[in-house]
Amino acid sequence: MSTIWIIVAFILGFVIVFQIAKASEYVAILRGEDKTRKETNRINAFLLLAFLVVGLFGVWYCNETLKDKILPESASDHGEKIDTMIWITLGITFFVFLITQILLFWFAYKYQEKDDRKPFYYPHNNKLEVIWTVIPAITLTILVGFGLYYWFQITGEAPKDAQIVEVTGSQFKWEFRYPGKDGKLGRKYFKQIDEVKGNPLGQIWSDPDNHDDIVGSQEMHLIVNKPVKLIINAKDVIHDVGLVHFRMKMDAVPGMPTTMWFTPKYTTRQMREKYGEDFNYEISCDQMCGKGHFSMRGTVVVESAAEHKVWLAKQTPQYVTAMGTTAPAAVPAKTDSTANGGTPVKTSN
Ligand SMILES: [Cu+2]
Repeated sequence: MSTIWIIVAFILGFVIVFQIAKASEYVAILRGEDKTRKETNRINAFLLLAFLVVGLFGVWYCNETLKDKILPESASDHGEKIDTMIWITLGITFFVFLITQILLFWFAYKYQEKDDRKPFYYPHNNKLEVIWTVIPAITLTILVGFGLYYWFQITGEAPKDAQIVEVTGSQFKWEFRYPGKDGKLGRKYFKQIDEVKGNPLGQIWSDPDNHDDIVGSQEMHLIVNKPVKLIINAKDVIHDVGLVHFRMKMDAVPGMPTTMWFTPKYTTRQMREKYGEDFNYEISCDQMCGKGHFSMRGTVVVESAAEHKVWLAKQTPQYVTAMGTTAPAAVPAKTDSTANGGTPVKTSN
């Protein structure tokens, strides 16, 4: 029913606009086209100027109203560089925006049709063309250059002492794996994935490196001031690790581990002291990945090394959970990837 009303309203609107256009055409003929055009031009010129003033006020007003709604300061070292880049880009584009908009609307007002003025025909100027092509080209090249430089840092080799966390996205949750005392993540193979048997990530139990690996869900624990390297995977479709407070973001692609590293600067507690008790570092999925995409929101806890140690000590290795035993090393693993006729895939780290 509502569809019919929408169509009726649409047709009515069209008829009204058509009638107004027709009526003003008749008025123009009656009053003399020349005079009407000049009058319309004057009104339009004034309206354009008014639009400039109202528009610029709107830009200022939006900034004033929304400025404390943007993200807090960057909580990672790489994030600071990203922020600097954003501010430089915003600065340059805002300057260009101001100049071009003011000139555009002011000229439309200033050079409106007048009886004592003749238009000046000025079709082409090579020098001008070169200037307004070369300056933006150089500026953009510099901006893109900095972007690439930081990108290679973020995705490049992490420091040797970096904490390692494996992040796996699936519809619709995040899972995290930490190497145990050995500092090494065990190998895994996707055919070993079996939630019921306590193997959500497909760890190969015959690999001893797996026996102390900790697996957790929806909450990632990081150490403050210690570089962390994320090894990112996905189980089903493409997800995207979004860490806005650290200004980090990386696609999670099935079958192709991606990496990035950064150093968290403040603990969750420090951020809560600054931004209120309900502050939480967030890990979101930044890639539309299905119906439950919105629910992939998880938490990142940044803590001191001592706190992290205490937390880690409380965790049970996934191997122990899966085997239902308390002595992981004593139980020789029966499951092997080759039993499934597959080739084990080594996790890059
Ligand atoms: Cu997702």
